[in-house]
Amino acid sequence: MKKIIISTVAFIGFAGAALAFDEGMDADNDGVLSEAEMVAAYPDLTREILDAVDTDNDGNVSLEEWTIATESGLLGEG
Ligand SMILES: [Ca+2]
Ligand SMILES: [Ca+2]
Repeated sequence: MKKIIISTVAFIGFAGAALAFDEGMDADNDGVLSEAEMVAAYPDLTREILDAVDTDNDGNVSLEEWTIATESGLLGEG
């Protein structure tokens, strides 16, 4: 029974995940969002939020980082 519950939660989590950035966000199409692309998409973005979103601190927001931030409410819907 416990295993079924875990699988269900995992499935819902996957189904709710965005599979791509919102259209136009990744302007140079390199697969990650640079700071400039993030600011263009989120004009109210602050340094604190950007740092929180960029969890590995490589200066770019990956699709995974963006998805987590969007789902956690850190970022709005654009
Ligand atoms: Ca980009
Ligand atoms: Ca990053």
